[in-house]
Amino acid sequence: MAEIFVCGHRNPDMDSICAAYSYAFLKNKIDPPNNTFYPVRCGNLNDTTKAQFDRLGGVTPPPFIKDVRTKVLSVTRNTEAVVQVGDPVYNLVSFYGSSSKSSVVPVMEGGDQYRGLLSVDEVSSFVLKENSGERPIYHFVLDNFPPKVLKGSFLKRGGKSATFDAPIMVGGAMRYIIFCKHMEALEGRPPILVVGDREDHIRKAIELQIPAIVLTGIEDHVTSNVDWDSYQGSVYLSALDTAETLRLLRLSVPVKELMVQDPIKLEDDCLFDVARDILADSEYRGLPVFGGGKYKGFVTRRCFLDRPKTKVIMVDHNETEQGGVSGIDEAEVLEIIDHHRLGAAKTRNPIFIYCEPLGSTCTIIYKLYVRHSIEITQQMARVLLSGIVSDTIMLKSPTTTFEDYTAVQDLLVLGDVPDMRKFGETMFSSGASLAKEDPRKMLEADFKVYRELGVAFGIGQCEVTTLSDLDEYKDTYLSELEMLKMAQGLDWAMFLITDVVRENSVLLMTSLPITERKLAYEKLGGEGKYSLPGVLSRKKQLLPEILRVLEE
Ligand SMILES: [Mn+2]
Repeated sequence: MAEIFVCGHRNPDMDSICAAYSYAFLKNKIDPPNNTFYPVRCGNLNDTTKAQFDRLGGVTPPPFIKDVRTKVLSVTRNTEAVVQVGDPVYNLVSFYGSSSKSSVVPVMEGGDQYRGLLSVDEVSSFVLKENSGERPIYHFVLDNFPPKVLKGSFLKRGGKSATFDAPIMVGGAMRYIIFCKHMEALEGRPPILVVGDREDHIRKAIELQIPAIVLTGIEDHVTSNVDWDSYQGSVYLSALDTAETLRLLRLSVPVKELMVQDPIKLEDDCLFDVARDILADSEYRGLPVFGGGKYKGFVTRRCFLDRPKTKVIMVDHNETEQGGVSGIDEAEVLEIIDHHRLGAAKTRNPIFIYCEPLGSTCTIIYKLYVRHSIEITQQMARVLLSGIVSDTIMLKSPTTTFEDYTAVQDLLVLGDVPDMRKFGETMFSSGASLAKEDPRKMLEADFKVYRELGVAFGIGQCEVTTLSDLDEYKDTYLSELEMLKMAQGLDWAMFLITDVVRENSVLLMTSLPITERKLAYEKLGGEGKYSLPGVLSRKKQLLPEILRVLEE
């Protein structure tokens, strides 16, 4: 099952957000059920869009994503096979002995609390440790003996602790007198005794009150006649011979004993490449992955053989370099639905592209709903309407086409909206007030950078419902525009303030004398301010004029 993001451009405007929302919904209806489409945005919602979604009620604007680069989560494994901290090492050895596809197994406590990862390496070092140097001390848990690890049953469970640390002593193979010497030598660390049904040896063990005795080769009952009541330890009857009993006894040790302190954890949003390097530089076969403090699974080296690509559908933009969500060049673009000039990057595979020079991407999406005969609910009609009314500035922008016009007529009916103008003015009026907001934030909210004819320039745009308060803020915005120009390394920066009610604009700009003089616009008193009557569209009206003066 594939997860596919539907994403508009950076500094998302109403059309971009509404297009992502409505197209993801449409794709979930028409695509085979094994794909899921998620509308997302790669920038902050502007005030108008936020207010409009609140007003529509019951529609959640697409959530924010930082980038679409591959994260470790997309290769994280989560296996059914886990062991619990108290489980015997026997379980772990069986796990690796079976046709396990994983070189690590997660260790849990109390069912699902992550405690660590164990790999064959830890089992090896356990075996190595017990075969080197001194007589090893094991941590025994009596409850781990039966029935899975060591076949048999308890003759008695002593009052002493059910868990203890002890070396292993084997009796019966040496002369009794030597046995006693060996037993007494271990006084400081009483052993667990593994012995056949031998009365003398058992009696000695009782005398020394060692923690446990394991009797081997017991078929039905014990014949030794000793005073079991005086013994406070536990007695286990093993049906197996001494060699097998010894082997399995060692495997009854809980896996907790093998665990190394595991200080490295990966966060689930860690980049694929970064996670791969951390693992490669570590001494571990696998590392756990956590998200929000919760265990999500683990990764091993094998997880990093292939890098899965994030799948993205681009709406309301098609250029990956400018305007795309961060990391789009690493992603796989599956479709492009747009109404801007074509500047799409090369793709590896053939993809679905639907671009038309209409006033709004939402108009194209409306046509796709019709083409696929998917019902447009009242709410969806209002979402699409918001995108079209916003991008075409209530159908007044010169970018408006006949198709935008007819789409709006249909959507007004479907959305049960009686008056397009009222719908639009309400929408635009909730835009931020330029006088009250942080100028930098407003300039950057919808700022597009162009590099044409050797000049790097940026044009921001903001829709307002009145220009009457222009004098209050124009000087602040002009000086902030100068700073933005420097910060972004541009030659020229402009800000188009569009009065959507009176259908005209004011352009603020930083100085670029050679070109500035050739502009067809009238100066509006003072430097850097121009009046642009009838101008509503950055794309279709302002940009061509800017390109014209640059060309001259
Ligand atoms: Mn658009």
